[in-house]
Amino acid sequence: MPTAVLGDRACGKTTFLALLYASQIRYTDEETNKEVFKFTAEPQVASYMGELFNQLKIGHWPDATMKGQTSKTSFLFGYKSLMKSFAKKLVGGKHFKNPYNTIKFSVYDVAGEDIQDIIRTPDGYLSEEIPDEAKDLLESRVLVFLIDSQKISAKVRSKSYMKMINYDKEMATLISLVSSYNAKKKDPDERKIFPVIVFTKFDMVPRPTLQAMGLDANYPPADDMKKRRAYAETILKKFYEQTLAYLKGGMLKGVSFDDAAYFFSEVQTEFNEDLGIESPMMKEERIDYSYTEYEAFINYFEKIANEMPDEIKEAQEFVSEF
Ligand SMILES: Nc1nc2c(ncn2[C@@H]2O[C@H](COP(=O)(O)OP(=O)(O)O)[C@@H](O)[C@H]2O)c(=O)[nH]1
Ligand SMILES: [Mg+2]
Repeated sequence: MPTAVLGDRACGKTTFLALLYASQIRYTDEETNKEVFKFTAEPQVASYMGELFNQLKIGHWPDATMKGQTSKTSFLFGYKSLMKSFAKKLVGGKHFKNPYNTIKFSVYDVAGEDIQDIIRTPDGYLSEEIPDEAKDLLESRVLVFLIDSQKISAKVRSKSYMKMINYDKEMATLISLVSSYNAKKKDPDERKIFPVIVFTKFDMVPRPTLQAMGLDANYPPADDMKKRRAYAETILKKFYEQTLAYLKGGMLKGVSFDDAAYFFSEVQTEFNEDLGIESPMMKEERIDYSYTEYEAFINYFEKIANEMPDEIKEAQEFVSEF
């Protein structure tokens, strides 16, 4: 099932990818997950993500200028399906090539200009045609929006406030675009979209900003999605209100956005004398980051992989585009 990871420039995409990759490795190694979860990537991507992983391992931020990043970074998650495993045993391997439900992630760098390019012709007119490059993105069933928490700001005329409200507008435009594009589909299942919102760099939100909203410095745990949703939506309502409204409004076009799932990514940092910057903090030879959030993220996709109609899943199975 196609999944798009979307984020503005410098919102922490590469770091998110590196942490997700590190978490996949750790998750795969845990006894209870060994048979249930697998991941893979094409060699170019494996090599790129491997390099990001190694940089984290020595306590460095992933290098933004690193060579070898494919224009589209894609990788696959697979979750063992009890139903498919059973069917495979029953009817043999022919119809069920592999007993895994898969999620195919593609990462898109989307700044405001890119969204404007999709909806406008080069002369600036509103365009009727969707460019082919954008179709892939619009075909995604899961949309993972990365929100840079560093930009969350209550200072109305500050630079980060302007960037934040602009990103809100761009995300809302993108959601509207996804709704319009998918509204044309006949099968209601294909009009179902799962939004996921990840707050990146959450360690950088000033505590007084949270306090002013009546929020605790610690977000509620992932197993209490209800409380967590209330917590996250308090932030969105204040700072990303257009995005939240468009997620809820998709149903007017017959496109149902599932209730968004929310995750928080944070890396503890310390001052690095050699580099003269705040670098990731190490703890027991690993960088200190919100692993349980990434674990919950991986678990959440198991639920989505099982919910999607089979045609969509099968079409995506171990197909790569490089
Ligand atoms: N404190 C903190 N800083 C972060 C975190 N994630 C990213 N950063 C900082 O943001 C910079 C840009 O992140 P990067 O992942 O390269 O952003 P990208 O341009 O969207 O790929 C990094 O070099 C770090 O300095 C985080 O979780 N906590
Ligand atoms: Mg990057």
